[in-house]
Amino acid sequence: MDIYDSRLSGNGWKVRLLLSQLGLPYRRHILNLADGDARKREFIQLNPLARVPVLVADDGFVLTESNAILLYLAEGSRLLPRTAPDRQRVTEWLFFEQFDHLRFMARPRYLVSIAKVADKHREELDYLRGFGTKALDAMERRLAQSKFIAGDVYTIADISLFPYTSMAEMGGYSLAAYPAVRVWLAEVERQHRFIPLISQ
Ligand SMILES: N[C@@H](CCC(=O)N[C@@H](CS)C(=O)NCC(=O)O)C(=O)O
Repeated sequence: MDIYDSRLSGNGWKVRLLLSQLGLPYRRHILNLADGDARKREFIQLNPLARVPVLVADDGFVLTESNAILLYLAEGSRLLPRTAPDRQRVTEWLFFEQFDHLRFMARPRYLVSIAKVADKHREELDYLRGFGTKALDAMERRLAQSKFIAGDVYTIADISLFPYTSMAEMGGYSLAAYPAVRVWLAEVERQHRFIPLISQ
């Protein structure tokens, strides 16, 4: 299969982390988002929203949205429970990641540490961090009760939430007040075939 992502994409990292842990081979295509690669016509045909990651399966099936890709790839594996209520608990946190977490972690990281334009975006950063702090609070409460985000076993919900939580401090968050989140981050890094963001 083919995976389109960018060098620093946390969303792409989710997909590559899962592929590594499932031991599945793939071809990686690294887009340079700053150069506008995602807006080129060939790529827009794969994803009209001009965003990575995109998966193209061997039979030509195209899938966008990191969590949809995680669900597709993990089907039938130990990383996605087959039955209720465990499966629903995983999907609950995947939706949380998209609505309550991703943007509030990813955008501050971009503004502060990648584009380095924090000074010009003070108001936006305050706004984003208000929501991001609520997301971290919710994760802390959950992880104080269970080893992994969806329960006692490691699943794609952990893979989905790991990248941008682990990079939260790049966006100006402090994880000092989140001990259970820090223990969980270390636990995810100990999982078999874990890969860092930049792994090749
Ligand atoms: N909801 C999408 C978000 C994907 C997304 O925001 N991707 C970013 C990179 S992490 C992107 O491609 N941005 C396009 C750009 O910056 O031009 C997902 O989970 O896959």
